[in-house]
Amino acid sequence: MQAIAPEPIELHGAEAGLTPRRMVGIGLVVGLITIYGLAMIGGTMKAAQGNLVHLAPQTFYALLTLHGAGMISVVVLLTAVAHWYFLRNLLKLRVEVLLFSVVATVWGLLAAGAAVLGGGFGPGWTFLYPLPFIGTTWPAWSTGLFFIGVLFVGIGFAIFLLDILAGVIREYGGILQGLAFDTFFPKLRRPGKEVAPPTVIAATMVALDGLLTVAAGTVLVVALLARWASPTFPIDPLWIKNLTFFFGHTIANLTIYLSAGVIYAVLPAYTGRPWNTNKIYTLSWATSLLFVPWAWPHHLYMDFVQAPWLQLFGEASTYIATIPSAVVTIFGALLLVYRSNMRWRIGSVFFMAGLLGWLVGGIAAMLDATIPFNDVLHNTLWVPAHFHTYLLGGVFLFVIGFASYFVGEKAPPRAIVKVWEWLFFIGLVGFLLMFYAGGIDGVPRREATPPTPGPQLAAIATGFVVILLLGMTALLIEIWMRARRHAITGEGEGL
Ligand code: HEM
Ligand SMILES: [Cu+2]
Repeated sequence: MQAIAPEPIELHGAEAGLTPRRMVGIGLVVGLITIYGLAMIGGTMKAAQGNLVHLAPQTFYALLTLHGAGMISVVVLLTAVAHWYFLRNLLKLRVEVLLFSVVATVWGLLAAGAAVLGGGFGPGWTFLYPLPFIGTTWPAWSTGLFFIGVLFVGIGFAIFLLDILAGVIREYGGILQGLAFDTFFPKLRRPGKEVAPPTVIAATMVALDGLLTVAAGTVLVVALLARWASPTFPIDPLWIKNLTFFFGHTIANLTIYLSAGVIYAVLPAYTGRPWNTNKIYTLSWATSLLFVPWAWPHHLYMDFVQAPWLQLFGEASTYIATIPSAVVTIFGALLLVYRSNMRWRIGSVFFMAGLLGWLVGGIAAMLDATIPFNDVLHNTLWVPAHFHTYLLGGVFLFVIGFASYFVGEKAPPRAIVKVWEWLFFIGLVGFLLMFYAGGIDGVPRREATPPTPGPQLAAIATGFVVILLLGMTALLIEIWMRARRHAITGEGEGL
């Protein structure tokens, strides 16, 4: 006899359990809620620098650490999840592996969050040795817990990257094919297989450089944990500073390359044109693969003990790593959009605006990585100016764009959405301009109480942050409501 109780009605997604869509949806919700909280913390820091609210200095530095480490981890998570969404069919990836990766990352975030909020750990997100250990205002347990958290974030990312690398080798026959070297050497190509699309090239590059980065990060954190457990553990300051920035620079940088993989997959949906691989892509991405791991020395120009050849090599590598893949992606996107009857939705608006943020932030970054400029810009607000331009004004826009694409946007958005977009972008640009103004004026970064004109600029910036957060809140609610509606109508994804 069949049970008489009615079958529960599945409204969307016929398969039960953890479908890829559901997993990506969970990743998006977890990540975006976290970003939301961290953005509020960012606004609070600005308000404190502008003397609009009071924060004890220890609290400011703890929040700064949480905001920085949390944001970097969560944009890695979000861009990885978004990229995975397009790679899953191409590379036959399994949803359970992504679940493991997300769970490890979330555990790491929770541990680091507890270390900061519970213990007050606050040496800045790069936790540069010996700051975590000397003259601390926080208990030793919070130092250890924070590093364990970082380790978990690294494990989560490594699981994701290994899975991708295995998928590339399985589906395309090897790493060279994943990088599309068969455009030069057709013999390499598997019979019956197409050349790897740009999104797979990006994935292969990120997997290789990402694993190198996680390996370095693991050595770094294990050394710091050893020093934490035994204060006599010897650590060479120059060695660990190089390792710290190898890890910190590269992990933040890779979120852009993950985003490029998403752009290659999403923009064709809005323009109705394919984005194909050619020899120029192969060469550009191979160049980035080789040179991204060599850009970190631009963080050590002030260290006179660093070998001079490394300084120059770091400067050259910064250009060589950045320019080719940025140019082919931005140029390729413009060609794709030009006269294409692009459908303007939240997704496409945010993707195109994000490319602009990538370009402007990239140029500002290269300026700072140029030795004569670095002499005056080093550790001023120019630094958060440039990286907020391409992380907040680039990578985060791609994430919002992807979220909007993911929940489906066949119909044009309601008219009011334009207002939310304007609020968001006006707030964003104003906030960034105040950072740049501070940098040009030589206001130091990472100051709870910066010298003039720091507080004045921060007070104005706080106003822009409020506008930005208003726009962002409305847009996220809009996307959420659309997700609910489409879950009922069964409509979803893309256009
Ligand atoms: C509304 C959004 C945001 C606001 C209001 C905000 C605000 C701030 C402020 C005030 C600082 C301190 C700058 C200083 O004086 O040195 C900061 C630092 C930082 N922010 Fe943001 N931010 C936002 C979004 C983001 C995003 C999306 C990311 C990355 C994806 C990010 C990553 C960082 C990092 C890495 C630091 C440096 C932390 C450190 O120095 O240790 N922020 N942010
Ligand atoms: Cu860097």
